[in-house]
Amino acid sequence: MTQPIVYHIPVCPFCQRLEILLALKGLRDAVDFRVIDITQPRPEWLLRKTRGTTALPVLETADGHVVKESLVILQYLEDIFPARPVAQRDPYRRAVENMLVRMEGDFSAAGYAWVMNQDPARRGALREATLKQYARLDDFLVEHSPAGTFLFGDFGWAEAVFTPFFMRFRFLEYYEEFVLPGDARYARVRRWIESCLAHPAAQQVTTEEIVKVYYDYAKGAGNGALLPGRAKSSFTLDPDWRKRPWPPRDKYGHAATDAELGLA
Ligand SMILES: N[C@@H](CCC(=O)N[C@@H](CS)C(=O)NCC(=O)O)C(=O)O
Repeated sequence: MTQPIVYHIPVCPFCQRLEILLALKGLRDAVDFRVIDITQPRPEWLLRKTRGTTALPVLETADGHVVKESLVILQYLEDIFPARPVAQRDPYRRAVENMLVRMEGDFSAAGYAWVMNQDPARRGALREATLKQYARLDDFLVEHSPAGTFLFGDFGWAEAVFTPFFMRFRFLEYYEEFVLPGDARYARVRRWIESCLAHPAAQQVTTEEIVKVYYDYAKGAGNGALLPGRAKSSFTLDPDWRKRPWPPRDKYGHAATDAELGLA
């Protein structure tokens, strides 16, 4: 084996982080990405490598060791491919970057809780909780990078961590009609998000793919789980998302069938 292998799910935000980091380094082909179908039980050979855990991405080093957790894998790739560093070198700047990275968990949890919600009465509260997370990010950026676009001069480590989630949150636009309000409270974070989403190193997935693949999340079923009455998850690799119609936007109404989703 001559290069590291990453076992991944192409639409997974944690996996996309790795692709973004490698794209920033100009090294996308230095890692062998192998696709795993999340709608099927994990193959035995993979479970042997992971000692039973199922979450992806998983990296296998060139000499056969296994590394788990996207942020740990990100640091490993940064360390083995040091020529074009993405992480900040200055200790204080790295600390600032890491403080921002630590805010990602609450941010994504709020958006995922909202997209998976099935009770229309909770929509307002979930919207408020999500907006609170945007406001926290705005406040952080105003403190540490008031005039800039990215946290520091260029798209970097924190951007590689967050951008996959900014992209996934297009499911909130589609299924929950969420638009970040135009007021000054969110101006700094909006500038950040728009620049992150437009960056050439972060174009591995599209809104169309996210909206189609995450339909089952919008109906309350995550991680390739099967909804009642359905034979296929919207996370399936076959048929390919490009061949399917756009799903119905009204997630609180009718539950689309496999046929309506182009999965039959
Ligand atoms: N903390 C993990 C989270 C990874 C994760 O949740 N991956 C999802 C796909 S987006 C997954 O593999 N879910 C299926 C499972 O956990 O079995 C990381 O950062 O790598």
